[in-house]
Amino acid sequence: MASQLTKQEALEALRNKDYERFPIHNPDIECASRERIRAIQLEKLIQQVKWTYERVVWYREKMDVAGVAPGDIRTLEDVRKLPFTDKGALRETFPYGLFAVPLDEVVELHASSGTTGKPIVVGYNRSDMDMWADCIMRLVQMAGVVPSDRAQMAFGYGMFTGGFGLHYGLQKLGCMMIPAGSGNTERHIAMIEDYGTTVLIATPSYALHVCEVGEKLGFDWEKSPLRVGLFGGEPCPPGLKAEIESRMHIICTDNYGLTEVMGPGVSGECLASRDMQHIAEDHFLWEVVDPETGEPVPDGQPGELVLTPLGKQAIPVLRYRTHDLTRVITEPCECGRTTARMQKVRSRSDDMLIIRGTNVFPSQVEDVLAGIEGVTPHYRIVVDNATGLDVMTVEVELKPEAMSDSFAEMDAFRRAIADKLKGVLLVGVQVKLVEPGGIQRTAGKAKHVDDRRK
Ligand code: DLL
Repeated sequence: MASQLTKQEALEALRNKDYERFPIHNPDIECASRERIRAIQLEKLIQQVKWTYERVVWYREKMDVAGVAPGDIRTLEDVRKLPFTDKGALRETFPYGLFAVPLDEVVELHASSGTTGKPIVVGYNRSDMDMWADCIMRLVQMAGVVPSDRAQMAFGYGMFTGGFGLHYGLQKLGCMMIPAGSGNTERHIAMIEDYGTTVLIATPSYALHVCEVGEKLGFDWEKSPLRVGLFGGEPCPPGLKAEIESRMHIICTDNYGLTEVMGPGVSGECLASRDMQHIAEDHFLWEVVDPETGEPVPDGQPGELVLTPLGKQAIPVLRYRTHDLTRVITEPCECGRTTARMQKVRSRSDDMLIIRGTNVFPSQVEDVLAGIEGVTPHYRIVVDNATGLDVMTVEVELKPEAMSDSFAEMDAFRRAIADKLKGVLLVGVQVKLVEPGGIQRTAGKAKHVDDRRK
């Protein structure tokens, strides 16, 4: 039985690709035929559109203007007849304008702050909370989490969906929840030791920080009970995950979601396809569109993910433009699941920087830095145009072993990094070397870009 797997056995099973030792939460759905999944989606989509149209004035007006009625939705492709929803819709209707149930029925509120204006507020009724927990139970089991695990939360327990969302699902599975919350890294490490924590839930950048602080304190990660890292909330480049896995001797998976459609739980990484995440397709209808035109891209091609939650009652958004760039494939996975898989999100259509006319994605910088010995995954991009010309500076944090007393050596290293970046970004950038620990760590999502031009 999987629940009896020790840390060593679980790592061994993973090395041997012995995925059967890790149970699938809901095989009836997660391993269903594509036809069955599509049939479930269609039935739920028809209901969802009707539910939304009848209960939310904002949607009724938008659909009337677009000339589409609930009865026009007869196939999954008909979803394209519906207008898109974006963040603006949730801001415009703040706080309760998109709610489809009486507020008395709402049992929880969450919000995402965003950079400008009012927050985005979302609500859940009891049925939504059950759906949410179901999604979380699936994704944590994709990482090999079992009811006997002890799960320590390093996400914040505030309006952010990450903390409570994962908490409820893990607890429903039967795990012992250790609600440590965000911050206080040394306390986290002490709690892992004292309480025998086996699962850590964190952003990947914070997990790396926990790892580093533990190493500094002389904590032996290999001997620690910790077995699984559940990451999410921000992009997790493959190099970063591999580094954490080897330094902390744990298995890590990366989970995706967003406040507007629910929070964490939209998709989760399984142990077999480590670069992709299975979408909870009976709960979310996905589309991938060209971010410029909004038109569907050919199957399997990259574009912007658009999501329609199916069966979500309190806030039933239709065709939400996530701005997250990915591609989706529907081939069955080695883990036994048949649900579609999305490539892990590395960038968003709105995080592209234009530097002197050249498009630059932070993920490109990440990839270059990941290929350079002696630098940590912590970095920062600062963009300025004080002189009228865009200047992009990449602050690169060095590992202790890359530090040298020789100015010439350090300067040569700096120039070599700048050359590598220029080769990929096709625009010249400044590089500033930062001493180990010099890039600020955060307990939440890492902020990699400081664009001072705005
Ligand atoms: O970050 C929900 C979440 C919490 C997911 C914890 C997983 C774990 P928001 O704060 O609304 O919600 O931010 C959503 O964060 O559109 C993506 O751009 C990004 N994002 C979230 N998870 C991932 C991930 C939560 N695993 C926005 N990989 C999304 C890449 C992610 N980007």
